[in-house]
Amino acid sequence: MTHTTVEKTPVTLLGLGAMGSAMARAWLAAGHPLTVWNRTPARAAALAAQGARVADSAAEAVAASALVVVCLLDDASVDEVLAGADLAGKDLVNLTTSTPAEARARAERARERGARYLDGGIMAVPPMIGVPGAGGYVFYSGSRELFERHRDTLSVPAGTAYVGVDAGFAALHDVALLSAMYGMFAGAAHAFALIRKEDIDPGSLAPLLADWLVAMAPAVHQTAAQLRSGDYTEGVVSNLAMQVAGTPTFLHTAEEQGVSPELLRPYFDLMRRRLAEGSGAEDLTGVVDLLVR
Ligand code: FVH
Repeated sequence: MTHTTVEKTPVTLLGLGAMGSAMARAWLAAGHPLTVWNRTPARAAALAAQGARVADSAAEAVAASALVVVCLLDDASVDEVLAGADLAGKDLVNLTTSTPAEARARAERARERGARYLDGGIMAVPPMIGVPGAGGYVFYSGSRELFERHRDTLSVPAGTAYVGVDAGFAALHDVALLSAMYGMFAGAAHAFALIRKEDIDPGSLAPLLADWLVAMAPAVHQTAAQLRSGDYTEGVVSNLAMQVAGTPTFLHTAEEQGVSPELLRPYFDLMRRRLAEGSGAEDLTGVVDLLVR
């Protein structure tokens, strides 16, 4: 019987905040040689005890591995940290949240400095990192070849989803999903505000709310189909005219309950504008076109 040892790809990780530290622990647990650097060195101590090599500078950390992963606060901090590093020949993977334009500019600057580049948008919170089945994943975009080369290593902290060669697409998918999430949180905040002064336990509303949001979520597939076909009346169940007719009830209920309509009203205003364009038989999909400038 023969035994073969598969060498794990060495990783350099810049940034040991909540997310960076979780990723570092996952790579160490999976047996990857890991070099870390953080602006505040104390945050590296626990990882050093678990086997990470701690570099004295970002430049030293970058020099240690061909694969360099960056997970810092924002785009400006990435600029600062990479300023003094030699990126020539490196495979740079930036998981810092950024805008699509920032990601594209970062890819271009990496190319100018001789590095290959992959951008990432993390769809997970730190407790989901390194936990198979937790549902966390990372959008990647940029060099497909680079993604394929490091797919196994990048799959250690969380799942992976490659969304295109345009370096800005990971950030765009990330921000699109998170924007929808904030819309959902806004709706939930309004719902809780409505019952706030009543003898209703928020804990009894929560499961009803969660189940209702889950039941309504598949509506996005119909929205996508209508955007594709251009026919916003396709498969309509509750048309815009009917829904706009119902909006005063929501606004009056908010008033009766002493709740500001400031989260709800902007969406209702868009629905009314679309109705005024003669789109009463449509779904809510026309709102998308009103938003695009
Ligand atoms: N944590 C989360 O729930 C979300 C989940 C989705 C993805 N985000 C993004 O991940 C990036 C890192 O987030 P994080 O949770 O690790 O953030 P912090 O715990 O606040 O750590 C920030 C790290 O960045 C370092 N840092 C900040 N500014 C600078 C700078 N000017 N120069 C060098 N390093 C800097 C900071 O260092 P220190 O404060 O420990 O010295 C931390 O290492 C982020 O893009 C999220 O949007 C997380």
